[in-house]
Amino acid sequence: MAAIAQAQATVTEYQYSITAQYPHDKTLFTQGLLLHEGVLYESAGLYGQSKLISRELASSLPTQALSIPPDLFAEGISVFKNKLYQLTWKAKTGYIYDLTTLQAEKTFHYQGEGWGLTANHRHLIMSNGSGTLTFRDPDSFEIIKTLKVTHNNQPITHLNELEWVNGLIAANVWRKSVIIFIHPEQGKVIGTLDLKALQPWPQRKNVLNGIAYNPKSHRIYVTGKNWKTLYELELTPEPRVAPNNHPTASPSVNNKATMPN
Ligand SMILES: [Ca+2]
Repeated sequence: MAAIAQAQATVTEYQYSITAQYPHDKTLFTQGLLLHEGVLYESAGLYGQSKLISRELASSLPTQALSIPPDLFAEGISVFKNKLYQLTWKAKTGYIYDLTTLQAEKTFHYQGEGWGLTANHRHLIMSNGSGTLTFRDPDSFEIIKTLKVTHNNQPITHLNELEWVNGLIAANVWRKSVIIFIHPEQGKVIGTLDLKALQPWPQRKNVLNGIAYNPKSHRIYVTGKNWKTLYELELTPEPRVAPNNHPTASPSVNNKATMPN
């Protein structure tokens, strides 16, 4: 039992190898990144410069590019059931797009700020600059549950871009060069990935931000605001919820009953 307790308390420091490097448009102030069926989607922020683009990984030119109205600051993006959801920072309004054409089809609304967005098979998961994530109904965008994130039992804040990675929530933390991996039911940080060595410039604005994941290859894609490179990484060990760290013996069944909130 002591060994199990110790294992549960351990935060894994993932190691990485760079398996590929792709171009990244360094005019983009990256706020959201995802890979869906081989297409890279990126949401870039700043007032008057916000964009939503789609592109092939190997191309520096977008397949589709949408300029966001200048009074909006674009933030996190996610795909749920073949629709692309995009947050904005302070407008309390998000947009739902057709994945292929990037035509806006609907809006949705929320309280507070919009920062990062991702999704599991049931919910959209959103950050707002605090240390608490909200799980949202994809149809109504209502809050289904909240998840307070802790690192070694200490509260954490400024959770930014998000990605659902192999049953965990990977998160950028604003102005940090480390990606954290969060247990989606306990809220505990169970792993960290130190990417300081990738950061090309010391300037504060060029922060690491943007995580995408290919669930087939298990590769992770990372970049930063105004970076010129997008990195494909293979992590060791592979991030996952360890069996003795999972609240149920059969996580795929009746997961509603396991939610603490
Ligand atoms: Ca992401």
